[in-house]
Amino acid sequence: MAPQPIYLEEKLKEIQESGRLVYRSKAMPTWCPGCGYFSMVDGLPGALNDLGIAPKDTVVVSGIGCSSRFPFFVNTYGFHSLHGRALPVATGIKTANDALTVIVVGGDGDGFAIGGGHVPHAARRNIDITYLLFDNGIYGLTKGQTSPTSAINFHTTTSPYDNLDQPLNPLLMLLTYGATWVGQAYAGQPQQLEELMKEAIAHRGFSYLHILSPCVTFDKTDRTYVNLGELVCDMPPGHDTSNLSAAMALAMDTAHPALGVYYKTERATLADNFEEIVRRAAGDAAAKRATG
Ligand SMILES: Cc1ncc(C[n+]2csc(CCOP(=O)(O)OP(=O)(O)O)c2C)c(N)n1
Ligand code: SF4
Ligand SMILES: [Mg+2]
Repeated sequence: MAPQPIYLEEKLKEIQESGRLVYRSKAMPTWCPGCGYFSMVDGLPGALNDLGIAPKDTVVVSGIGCSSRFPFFVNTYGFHSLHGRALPVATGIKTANDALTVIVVGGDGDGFAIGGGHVPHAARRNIDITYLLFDNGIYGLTKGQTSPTSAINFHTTTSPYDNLDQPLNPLLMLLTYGATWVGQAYAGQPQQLEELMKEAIAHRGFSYLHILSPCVTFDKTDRTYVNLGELVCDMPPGHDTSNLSAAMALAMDTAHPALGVYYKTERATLADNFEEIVRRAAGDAAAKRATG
């Protein structure tokens, strides 16, 4: 039987009836009240439950950061690894056992500062894992420093004269790196977030979901619920998710962050390519034997 955490009575009933409790651990999230990350505590269990993926077949991998605490709060296998190293760990897990559903969760600092070198390779090799990147544009865990996705003029302890560095554009980067599924969600719209998580996990290949999320404690001016709520918008009607150029054009419009699926395509995964290498090596060995 799944562990039974303590929740408010009605909330517990609602979670139990939805089947999501099976995926929840006894540990209660330690995030600040109101943090955007609470959206994943309901969202991911909901997505896994709807997809019928059992906790025993799921591994949630993270690095270090407030967002990276997530494996503690789910009743799946988990790996709270090193800062910036979630993707290599996840690659190893998936390569060792392709039957597992491997989900990486992390923040903008973890993924695009110290861990930035791993992202292109996970994407281009099309490793069949899902990357849920919670972007609050700040280092939350270490008490609010500028990150690679912080806005220009953002004021933090490490940018006391305001940030003048151009922020990265993760959606554009992932499209360029060759991710085969790219989408964007907002923590303030949890139902859509859950639907997009579901689609990202169901995708065969490297799926990247960029999730805009407020750090309510250390960002009172930029990525707040009020500001994000005004900015985010729907996908333009008729957006063709097979059109990479259209997806890139959308990703470049950072003033109007569209929520939904930007791009999806099918391509051989890393595991497919390993099989192909084994086939080629076997053929090579057979040819050598035949020629003595
Ligand atoms: C090798 C190493 N360098 C630096 C740190 C300090 N550190 C911990 S979390 C973090 C950044 C967290 O920011 P982010 O990944 O955006 O996650 P958030 O807390 O915002 O969810 C840093 C710099 C560390 N733990 N290990
Ligand atoms: S410090 Fe920011 S990101 Fe971390 S839990 Fe608190 S609100 Fe969330
Ligand atoms: Mg962050």
